[in-house]
Amino acid sequence: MKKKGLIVALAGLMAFCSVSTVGRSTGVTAATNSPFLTDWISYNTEHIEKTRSIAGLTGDKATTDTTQWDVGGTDLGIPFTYTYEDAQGNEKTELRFVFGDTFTRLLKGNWRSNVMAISTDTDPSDGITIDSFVSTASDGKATALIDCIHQPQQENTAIPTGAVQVGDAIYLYYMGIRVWGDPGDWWNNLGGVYKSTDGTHFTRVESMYIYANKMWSATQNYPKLIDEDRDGVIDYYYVYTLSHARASGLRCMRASLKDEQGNLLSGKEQQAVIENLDNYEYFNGYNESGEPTWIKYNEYYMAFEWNYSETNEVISAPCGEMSICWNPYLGKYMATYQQHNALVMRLADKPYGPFSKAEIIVTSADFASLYNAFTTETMLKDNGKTVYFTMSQWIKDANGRNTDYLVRLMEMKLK
Ligand SMILES: [Ca+2]
Ligand SMILES: [Ca+2]
Repeated sequence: MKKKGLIVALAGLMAFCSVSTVGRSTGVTAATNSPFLTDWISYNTEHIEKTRSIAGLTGDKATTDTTQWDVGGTDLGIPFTYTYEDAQGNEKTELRFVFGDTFTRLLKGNWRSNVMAISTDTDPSDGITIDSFVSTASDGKATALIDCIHQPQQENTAIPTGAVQVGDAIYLYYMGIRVWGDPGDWWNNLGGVYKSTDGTHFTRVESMYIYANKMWSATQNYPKLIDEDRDGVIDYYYVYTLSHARASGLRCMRASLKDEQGNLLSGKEQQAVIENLDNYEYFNGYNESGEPTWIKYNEYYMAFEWNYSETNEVISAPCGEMSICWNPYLGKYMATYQQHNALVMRLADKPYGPFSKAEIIVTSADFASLYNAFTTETMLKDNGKTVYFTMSQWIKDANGRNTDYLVRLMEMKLK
């Protein structure tokens, strides 16, 4: 697998050289030759100047042809940064992408509920090259990180909802889907977490599981390390939660990663904190003085069963496949997600809000059957003025046949 990554890297380098040697004008890059490059799209909102698709991230026409790892049709592409020491003691940093239901081609062949790509490409402006996929197979083909029996009404699929590195471990969150409903709708059994300390093998963390219940099911969870007072040191581990497909509001809980003296815990101590749900507190709206209030996970969970309230939502429904990060250019937390037929951006001073009004990024009139706008701090360029994000499309023709199922790399310019 490592050899294959090297060959891809070399192929990428050679492609770059050949472009230079034929003397094409500057600005001709892989992205401008991509069949996925579109014109700029603008809704002229307060903070967004324009947005376009620049390249494919998955499939045979992507910046790197992912069919070599048996990743033809897939979706999502949730990015996170993974840093580790290699066998020689050198620090390595990768941008990894987690994908959802994955097939050989479109939605057929070798169904895996989740796979993970590895990239060392730090310049998204000409597309993102992929070095390899996480694999436990001898042929290096992408293998599932979390297995699934693929039985409707039992465990139909196990779709990733977020991933983060804490200490030396990757925590991979997923929703266990019991059965699919109408388009954009589904029912979950649980929100679960798998952990890896070698970047390849993932094992279940039972203490972090949240099971579905009648009123509210915190089963679509997205983790994020947050430096809440912006002093350069992480303060909290946030878990953002959606409860029902794309039709629910967003809530959040957090656990402090500091000791009583205000010092950041070690990686192992942080892992112990986040693996115990008793350490979390839920955002519970504002008090009469306008201060945020928080209540313990268990209290919130019980209270919620008897007294359903939308006042403690961070973003009101409908919120689909949310992504959040600090944008230094805006000086705000930037949430991007699907709202009805549009991908939107909302801003806030604090990670729990209150969030500004939604600004349209692109709509399904621009890209049919679009969903998700996932990004992370390392995909922001020009200090955050340029935002790269992943966007999925699952397109069917008039006869219900699948015609496209892929992830694009998008470029958004802020004002
Ligand atoms: Ca690149
Ligand atoms: Ca801090």
